Amino acid sequence: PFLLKLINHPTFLKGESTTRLIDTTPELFRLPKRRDRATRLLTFLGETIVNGNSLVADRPVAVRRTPAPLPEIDVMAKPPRGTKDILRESGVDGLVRWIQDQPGLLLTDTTMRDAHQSLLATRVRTYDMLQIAPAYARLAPHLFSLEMWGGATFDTSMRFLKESPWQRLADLRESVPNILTQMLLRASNAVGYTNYPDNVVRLFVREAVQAGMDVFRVFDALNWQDNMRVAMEAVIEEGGVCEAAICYTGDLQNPRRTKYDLAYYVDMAKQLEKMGAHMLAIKDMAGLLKPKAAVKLIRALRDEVGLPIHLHTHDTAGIQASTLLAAADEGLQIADAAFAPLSGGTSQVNLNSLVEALRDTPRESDLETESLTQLATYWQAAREFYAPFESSVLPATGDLYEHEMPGGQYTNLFQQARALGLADQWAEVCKAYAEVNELFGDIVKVTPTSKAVGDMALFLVANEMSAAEVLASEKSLAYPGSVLDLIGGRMGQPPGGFPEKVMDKILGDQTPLTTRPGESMPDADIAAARKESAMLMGESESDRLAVTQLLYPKVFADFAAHRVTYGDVAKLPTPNFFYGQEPGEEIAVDIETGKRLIIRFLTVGQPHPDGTRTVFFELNGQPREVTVVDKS
Ligand code: 3PY
Ligand code: ZN
Repeated sequence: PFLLKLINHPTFLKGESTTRLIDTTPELFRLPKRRDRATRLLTFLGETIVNGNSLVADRPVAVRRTPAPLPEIDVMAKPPRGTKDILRESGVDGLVRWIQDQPGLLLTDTTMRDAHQSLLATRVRTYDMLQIAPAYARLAPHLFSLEMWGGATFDTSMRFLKESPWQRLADLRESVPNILTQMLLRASNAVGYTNYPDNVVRLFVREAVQAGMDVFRVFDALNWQDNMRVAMEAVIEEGGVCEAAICYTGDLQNPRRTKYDLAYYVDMAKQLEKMGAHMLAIKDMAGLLKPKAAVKLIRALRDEVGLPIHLHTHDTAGIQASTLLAAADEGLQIADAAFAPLSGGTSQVNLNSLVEALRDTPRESDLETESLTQLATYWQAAREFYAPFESSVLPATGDLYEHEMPGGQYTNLFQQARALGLADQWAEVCKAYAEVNELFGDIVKVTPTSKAVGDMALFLVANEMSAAEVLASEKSLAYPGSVLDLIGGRMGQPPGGFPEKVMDKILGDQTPLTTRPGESMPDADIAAARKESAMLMGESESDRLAVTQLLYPKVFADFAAHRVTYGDVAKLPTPNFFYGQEPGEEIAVDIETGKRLIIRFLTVGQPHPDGTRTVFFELNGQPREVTVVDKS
């Protein structure tokens, strides 16, 4: 087959010299893959049919198997002009001017990132995003951006869904060429849970821009500007749009909460402007910004800072639409919202109804009702695929303003509490969360600092301890690793530092870091990571694989092993990915443009003496079988 491949290669056919072929086309000289793509996918389906997918084991079953209905659109028609065209034609400065000139409130749709991160444990697959993507381009060209990457999605797409986050970005970019892409970047924590060396952060940003990312919302989980600089500079240098975020915490309306007052936020915004931010985000990750506080904040920021403002909030308390409307009245330029079926609760405000609330007002957007309804109809059906990941709705009471838990953490921490047998003590966990925040000096709580506060709260409730007892305790306790990281300064510094007494108690003899963690971290060895990651994936070397491995070594290695064994499972429809196929069911799988596999599952044979079973398929009309181990 090698010779055949060689003589059919375009370079060869054109009669050009082959002496340098090994240099120009190394892919021809790699060892052939052990198994072809079809066999690998059939193996995955066979194993899922026989053993199930561990991802959905012991979870509620999704009954929907039929595809979610797609709006009728002409996919051959060129999508109308959108914000990406403005960026392409006028550059970042032109885009910023354009934003400032818009009379209507612009909207970012978070459905493909924060909404499912907050409601469905970040499990929505690329497949379901790509189905609807061409319709976005044609039905909602007036969206400001699509938040569809970053935050927890980078990790979970590989860890759980066994798909490449990079492919998701590149494919969505291609399918929606006219709307800006947007991501959440945790500054020096990149898309992880701890600070990374500066060269890893820079490389990640460069690769993200090259893969199609436009707008980077950069935040630091302690609002420490020093720790945002490397990421912000990288975004600016690589030609991305730098949307620097202020994380909102506390309560501007409450005269007793003075640590995070208006001057604090305005000062931070000015700093971010000086550091080169193109836009400003107010990141209200816990949905704490009340309408009157929003008016105060937006008014002050509009007066004192020249940058467009983008407001992000979570509707955990159920009243955040009023905050967005109040902010819109103050001249807010952009708001985050999610399509109706994935909105509300710990997710974002309802995009469909927000647009209508502003209809026939000076802040009316150009988005059309019927087109938005069609997109929402799709998401309503698509959500049914994810029934295994639905969580019970936790009603937020007034205590939300006490514990200040981020929307993305709320349901997650409840699941963790349940796993520890503490579900019935949820109210105590929330209370402990608030106490831990006080103990740590009243800090910004968002990934990853929120995880440390949550881990500590669970630790206290599980050990029947109060936060005050931590300070009184004479014993040295085995605190969670995230807490040691936070108090040890490895996530950065909060305003005023951590309380001395807490550092003494929790760290014992360990000396805390008080400088920027990236300053003392040696650069990562990118050349070595390029080699190793390529070997693990069985692909040629690239910075993209290297940075993925540097960010998540173990997750990447597991993902690579899965890819080598089973191929690109992102190409499978969601019901088949979770549940395999039913006897007689036929599916079409596009493994690349123009290359379609028609897979019909026939039956499973009786167990063989060695514990394996044969699974019978028809592949493009031809009988095919795979042998899998029956784990039952
Ligand atoms: C993330 O960092 O993933 C968040 O969504 C924080 O709000
Ligand atoms: Zn959020």
